Amino acid sequence: MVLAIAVMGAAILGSSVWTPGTPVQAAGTTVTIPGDSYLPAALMIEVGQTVTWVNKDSDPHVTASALGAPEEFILPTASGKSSSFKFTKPGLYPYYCVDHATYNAKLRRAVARKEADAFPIAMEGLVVVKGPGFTGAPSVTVAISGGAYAPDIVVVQAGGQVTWTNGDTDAHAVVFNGAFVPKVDLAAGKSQSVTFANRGIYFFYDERYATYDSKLGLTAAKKGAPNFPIAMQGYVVVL
Ligand SMILES: [Cu+2]
Repeated sequence: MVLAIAVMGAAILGSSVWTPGTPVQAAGTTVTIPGDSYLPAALMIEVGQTVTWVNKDSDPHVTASALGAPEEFILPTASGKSSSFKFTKPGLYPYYCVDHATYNAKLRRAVARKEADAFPIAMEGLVVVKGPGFTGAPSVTVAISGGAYAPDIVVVQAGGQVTWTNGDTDAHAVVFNGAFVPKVDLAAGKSQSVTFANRGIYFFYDERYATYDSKLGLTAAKKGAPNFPIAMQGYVVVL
């Protein structure tokens, strides 16, 4: 009922603020590798903590930090073994498996290799390391252009606002998973804002161009999507 009223209010007013509920990341510092994927896909830890990747797959995997991470790591992990990394600098650490994904430096995204189990879903994850000096902005804009989000990971403070601006000539629909928030439907040239009251990691994607995989917590790009196999997805991190 509250949702229905909020959506109706938005439609009438033409601009609105919505507040999502529970964030999506799991607690703990362990990431399981059950196949060509990471579970959970997103973690939030404190600076100084160590994350352990446990390879329960029959194949080896090589987990590497993506471009621009505050610290670099590359962790070859044989089948049945574990690898660990201690995070000593706060910030955002997107990562991927170099055996099962490549990296597109222009879009700053992992790209699934065709032979990967979960193709077109990339073997990728995110560690958010909280600590001194790493703070969220009061408001951030995500530009949608060429079927991509720029940036695709944004950091706001609790109570902060994220605005999606559609600079494409076709419509986009931003939806959230694991969090109670209405869909952000964006015609070409339109903007929409969402206020995030609660701390945590929120996963979003474009349901017009990607399909959510609830087991992996990531999306698969639809055939014909711009930038396929890179899916239109991102994270809002609320500190
Ligand atoms: Cu791998």
